[in-house]
Amino acid sequence: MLTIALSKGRILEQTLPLLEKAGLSISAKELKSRKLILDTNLGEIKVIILRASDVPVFVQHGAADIGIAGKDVLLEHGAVGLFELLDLGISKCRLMVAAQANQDLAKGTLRIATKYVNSTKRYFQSQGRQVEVIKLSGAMELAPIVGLAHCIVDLVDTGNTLKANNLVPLELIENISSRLIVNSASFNTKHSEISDWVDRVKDNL
Ligand code: PRT
Ligand code: MG
Repeated sequence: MLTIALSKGRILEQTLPLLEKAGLSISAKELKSRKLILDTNLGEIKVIILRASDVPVFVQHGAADIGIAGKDVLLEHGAVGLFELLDLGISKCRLMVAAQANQDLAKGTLRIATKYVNSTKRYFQSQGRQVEVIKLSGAMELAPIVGLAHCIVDLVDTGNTLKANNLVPLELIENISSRLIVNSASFNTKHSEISDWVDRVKDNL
């Protein structure tokens, strides 16, 4: 028996076709139901659909053997107790520092609004820059406009969200895509089952 944890939302839309190509499908009826544990066409595989940031937590603790999550979420989580086996190349974006065009980020202690507190601290610490991080769960773009922060750290894809709020991308912290992860203990105890599966996904990317 294998349990796979998927991130709901935009990653899910791009993950389902990859799983289909690897021979795993979930019926529309099952996806539409309110069940938290979904059956698949393969009796030995169950799927759970979680909030993106909960995927590494379930996999870390072995509540799911395999997971699919954004690199942004994995960097923030720290990836303890899990291995990253595949870059799926989906849901690509960039984790960036952004601010208003006239903002000088060079002097003093920077106040940064983000949902990526750990990644932000790590990045600025590695550069020896003093920062104060304010944790938000959404609408980061608002922070510089209302004077809550000098800049933000957030995901950027087309750049339209930044542009709409008169912000400009300034520094690239990390290129992001979704990754297939496994619980490190499961990878030992269910090695052949898991690697058969991962190979099937990999061969169909
Ligand atoms: O809402 P909730 O907290 O439950 O979940 P979520 O918002 O984290 O889920 P969802 O469905 O938005 O998926 C998030 C995951 O998708 C992230 O963890 C990334 O790995 C991946 N991803 C890829 C993105 C983007 N691209 C992206 N552009 N997640 C979010 N965005 C947002 C970004 O935060 C900003 O608000 O889109 C906006 C920027 O997009 P552009 O195109 O305007 O630049
Ligand atoms: Mg979202």
